[in-house]
Amino acid sequence: MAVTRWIPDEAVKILAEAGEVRVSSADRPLSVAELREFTAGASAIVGMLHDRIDGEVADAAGPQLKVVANVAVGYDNVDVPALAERGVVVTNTPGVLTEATADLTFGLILALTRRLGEGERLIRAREPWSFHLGFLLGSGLQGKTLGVVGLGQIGRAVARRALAFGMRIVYTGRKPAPSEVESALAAEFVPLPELLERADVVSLHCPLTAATRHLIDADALRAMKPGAYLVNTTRGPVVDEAALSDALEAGEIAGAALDVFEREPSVEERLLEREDVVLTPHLGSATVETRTEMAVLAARNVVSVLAGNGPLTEVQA
Ligand code: 8YV
Repeated sequence: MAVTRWIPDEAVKILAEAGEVRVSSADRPLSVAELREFTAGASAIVGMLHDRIDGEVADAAGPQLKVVANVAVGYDNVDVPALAERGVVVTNTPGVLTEATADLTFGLILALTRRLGEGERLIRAREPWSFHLGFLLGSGLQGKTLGVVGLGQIGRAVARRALAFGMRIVYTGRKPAPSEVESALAAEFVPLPELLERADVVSLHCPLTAATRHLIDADALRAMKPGAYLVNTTRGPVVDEAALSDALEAGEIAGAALDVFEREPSVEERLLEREDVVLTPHLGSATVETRTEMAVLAARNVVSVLAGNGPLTEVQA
């Protein structure tokens, strides 16, 4: 079993009960060549978002490879059809990171609309400041509209938080959510153009696919209200970062918060300069509890597949 980067001990112990485990000691993503070399001969690969796991990696690993367990709910880094062709099962970690990711999303919404990053930077820069009634005014959430793009588990968890903050929910996706979900959230299904026109905060929770790459492009940004905010905690390439910088420069939207980036870990230079942008380094699921649960679920998937009992949370090709 080959684990491409550090995972919590709890998960290593589970894997070790099923056989020999090697964990990459490099404190960085493995290069394509290193990944192939490191996984050669493995029956299972435990990988994560920076590992591009495709048919060639599987071929280099060899015919004994049975399972690729991605420690993430997103699996755009894995070529699932190519692995299915080779009889390799792919698993992800849905469910266990829903609340942590929704918490981070709401933290970003608050940081953005209440200008917390700007305030923090100002104090740390030892700038003189004093309270006055017009100082660093943000935008309230009460009575505003949250537009959720992708009302899956994470989108729903964000919508629940938004309801508690007195927001209205509109959402879009490939199809409407079940009616009980809609009514619990008082959520209205609308096409994307209408969501962009109506939402005060647009929050992205769709997976990255060919259909969602650059879903938020120059036209989409132009369709948003000038006072609206964009939040991305899914995958960077869902947003065209250059178009986002242009839109912010042109005053087409009020601000953006990004936890994920188009060319991670690089960030569009112009965004780094802006006060109306909040940036965090892919922290959606970054709590001790959640990362442990994710790794443990990945390990359990591996053990279950290798024991012939099938995967627990399989990704369908
Ligand atoms: C992971 C994520 O931490 O689950 C996902 O899809 O983006 C994060 O929760 C990250 O992908 C590391 O593998």
